[in-house]
Amino acid sequence: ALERLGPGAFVLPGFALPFVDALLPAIEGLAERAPFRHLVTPGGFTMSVALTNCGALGWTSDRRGYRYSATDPDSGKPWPAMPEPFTRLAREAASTAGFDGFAPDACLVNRYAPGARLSLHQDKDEHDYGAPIVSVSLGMPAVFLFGGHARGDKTVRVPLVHGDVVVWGGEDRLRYHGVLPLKDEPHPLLGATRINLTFRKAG
Ligand code: MD5
Ligand code: FE
Repeated sequence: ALERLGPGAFVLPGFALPFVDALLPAIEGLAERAPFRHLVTPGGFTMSVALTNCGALGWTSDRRGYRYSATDPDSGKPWPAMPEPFTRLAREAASTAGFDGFAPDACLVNRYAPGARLSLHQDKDEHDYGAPIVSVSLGMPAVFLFGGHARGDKTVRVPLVHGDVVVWGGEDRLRYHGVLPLKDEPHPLLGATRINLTFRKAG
């Protein structure tokens, strides 16, 4: 199944479910080598979402700004390699939504606890806006906010559950978006946690 959110944005309900058994241990392995952390934004706020990365490039933030880095600023070491099932899932999901040949070099792993949220923003730290973004939801449900090209445009609410994948490309790639504060609705596999994998071509 494929639900169209916009000209280049598609929800693939449950697309990641066959991958979950491979994804969860891989996420645990990553978190041992590059622990989840709460980053500070250039404005001085500590993010409620905790994050880590895998792949050649990882997204980070501090008081100086947002950037992609080849190394984990906490350890000085390269980010863990992107596990093979991650790459395969991202590629197959992109292709299903009409974006063939997606080769992500960055996977941001966001971890939400109850109350954590992501305020409205655009993803514009990447070099190539021609590549899509693939986003995988695991664990607790979330309500995704899908806006327009200006911050003040009206938003639609998109409920996302465990196993859902969303692909954003083309003219939807730069739309404002966010995640409402998570409710405490524990998930059988992940407990009171939501994990989001966001695959990008950043470099
Ligand atoms: C999340 N993460 O659920 C979301 C999923 C982030 C972030 O937003 O930046 O870490 S990615 C959703 C997304 C990506 C690119 C474009 C659009 C949405 N969009 O046009 O709505 O943790
Ligand atoms: Fe985003």
